[in-house]
Amino acid sequence: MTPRLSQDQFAQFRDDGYVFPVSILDDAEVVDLRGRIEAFESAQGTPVNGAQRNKSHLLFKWLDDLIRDDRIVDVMEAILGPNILCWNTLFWTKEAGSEQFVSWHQDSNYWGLAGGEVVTAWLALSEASLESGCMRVLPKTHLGPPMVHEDLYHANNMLTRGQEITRDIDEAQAVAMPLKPGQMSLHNIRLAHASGPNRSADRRIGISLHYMPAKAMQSVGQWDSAALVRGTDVYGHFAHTPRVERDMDPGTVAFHARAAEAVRHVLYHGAEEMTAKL
Ligand SMILES: O=C(O)CCC(=O)C(=O)O
Repeated sequence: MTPRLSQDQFAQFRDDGYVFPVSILDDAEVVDLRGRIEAFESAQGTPVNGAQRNKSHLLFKWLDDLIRDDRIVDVMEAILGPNILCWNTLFWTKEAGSEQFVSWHQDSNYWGLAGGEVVTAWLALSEASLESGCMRVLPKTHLGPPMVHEDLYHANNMLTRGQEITRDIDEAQAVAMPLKPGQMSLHNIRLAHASGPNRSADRRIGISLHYMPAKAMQSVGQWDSAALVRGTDVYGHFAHTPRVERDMDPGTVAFHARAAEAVRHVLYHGAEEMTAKL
């Protein structure tokens, strides 16, 4: 097997907290997956939204397959070891010309996960360029202390409570992570990242897949779930999400409702209000 990341790229991920681009899907696969998403959206009359954005691998068989795809999980195994859980999957769609943005933040402040590294794979299903609002990162912030966030609840902020690092952001140090459709970036749960509005004529569609070793724990929620995507789980800290046989299967839709609600409570832990963003 040819490793998708070189030794230098693994070292960059370790030292800087991010790496990109990593080619995963070919053009035909991207067309197929985007087509599936957009057919679903046409049928329901709205973009994937609210709770559908979260734990979405319990709604769509193609996404439950994707989180287990060897091309992604092999990379995760090299970083996280042999026993791997996928905690969450999250849609990040910015419509063409949309003012939606993501403020500077560190995910580690909000996900309640402890006891093991967590790595986000952010997979582009359309062009993620500076124009369309690709992610930007602040290298090495994953190595420092947690940064101070404030909940600002800006309407166009895609984050649940509009959480924002309001101090010590040096924009001059920011690195943009443009991706072609089918490519992914990786970032560490503690890395500060953000993204701007979509000034392009196409939707910017991305899905983030969050991986961690089986020993990781949920320190905020009472009950949480994750998919066992490789190896074994001797810890049992997370309920394993069932395999999805077909899109919107009533059994896994019911599991999704519980699982998405549990994550929602984790993400809004300590917040003054809960919005409809997730
Ligand atoms: O999609 C974006 O622009 C931001 C995504 C993000 O914050 C994340 O994947 O952690």
